[in-house]
Amino acid sequence: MVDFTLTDEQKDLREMAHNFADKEIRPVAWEYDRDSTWPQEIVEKAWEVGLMNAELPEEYGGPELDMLSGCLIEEEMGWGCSGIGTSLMANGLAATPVILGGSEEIKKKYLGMLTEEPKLASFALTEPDAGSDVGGMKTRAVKQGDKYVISGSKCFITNGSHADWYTVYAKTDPDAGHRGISAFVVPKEAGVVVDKKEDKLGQRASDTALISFDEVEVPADHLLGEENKGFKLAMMTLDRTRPGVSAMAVGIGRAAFEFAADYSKERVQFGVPIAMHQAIQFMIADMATKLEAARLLVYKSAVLLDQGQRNTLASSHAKRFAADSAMEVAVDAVQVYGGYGFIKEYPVEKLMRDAKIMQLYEGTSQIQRLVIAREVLMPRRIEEPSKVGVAA
Ligand code: COS
Repeated sequence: MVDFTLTDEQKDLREMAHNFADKEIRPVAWEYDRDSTWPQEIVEKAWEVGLMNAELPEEYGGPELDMLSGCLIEEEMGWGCSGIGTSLMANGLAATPVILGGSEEIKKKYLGMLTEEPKLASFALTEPDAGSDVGGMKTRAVKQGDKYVISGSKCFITNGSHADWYTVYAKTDPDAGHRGISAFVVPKEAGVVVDKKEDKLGQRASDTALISFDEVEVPADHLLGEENKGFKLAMMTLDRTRPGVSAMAVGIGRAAFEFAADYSKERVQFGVPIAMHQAIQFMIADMATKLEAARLLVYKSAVLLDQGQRNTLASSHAKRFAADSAMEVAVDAVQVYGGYGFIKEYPVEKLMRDAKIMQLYEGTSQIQRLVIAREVLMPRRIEEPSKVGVAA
């Protein structure tokens, strides 16, 4: 049976998230974008009202929300400001490999840290010379007795300057390609250095940093899952987080769509509001259809996970389509505004800049197409979670 009805709890949660986005995020979003302001006080408020760490299990102090509920929150955060939203949601990306592969002690310590206080964690996979090609990473982790010694650098790390701990991927067998990567929890105080905060085109309120590790030591029990199975842990993580970022893309598109639809009813040309012109109506109609379709793909990719099913294909469909749609809708919103759309005094140019990153982070639109093509052309059996040393 296919049922598109949200539960009362999900509707309440969505309303709460929407009100938060409307009252706490929207009023400062354009100013924070302009100045690239880190939204510390919004992080604290969102943490306080329970909008962060949605996926963390109850036993470590989290709300353990289903994936669909998490996506409802992410869409509203994207609607409010996806830069601030990304800052609020990035803990999920760092925490997922810990949920999947951490020992009981590690989960208690590091997941507990996020639920006891408004602290942050970052996911550190990408490197200056290894973006889409994860297997090409150079960061090394060398086992020495009961510890690992990590050296290398990671770039484009969301919340990298503010995180208390990081999920770090490093080569434990440098000659084994993707089969030589392992994942670790690395606390900031172990010696993680923040080298640079990036100055970005969009999502300017989010922090994106270059970080490095110079012989940083972590105890051996900070390994997540089995040694040399980190690549799979990263892929399993992205399967679980892509529905959420896709929902954030829907939120950006929805914001752009609403601004454009409202403006088209006010702006008069040739004696009538431009919404009366078919040229504009067709753009508005296409924007609405793209958002509706993107949201359905997001929901499907989340619900499959909630049902305990593999969602690799569904989450790449959702990410590819929601990201590309957000970009197209935002570009069209600028078009509906005409010349005013290009002016910073009007709201939509920010959304166009913000939407661009959705086609780049958590796997570019091209990588999603690659995954989709592989899944539909040569479907393969993926190893059981227990075989990579992680929870199902
Ligand atoms: N879940 C579990 N295992 C998976 C998996 C998944 N979703 N996808 C792939 N695997 C496994 C494969 O089964 C394969 O296993 P074996 O080693 O047993 O053969 C292994 O992982 C390697 O898979 P594949 O051959 O597909 O690896 P590639 O090197 O070709 O890389 C892509 C695949 C490009 C899809 C991957 O590197 C990727 O997702 N890159 C983008 C990374 C990204 O999103 N970066 C953004 C940073 S996070 S903000």
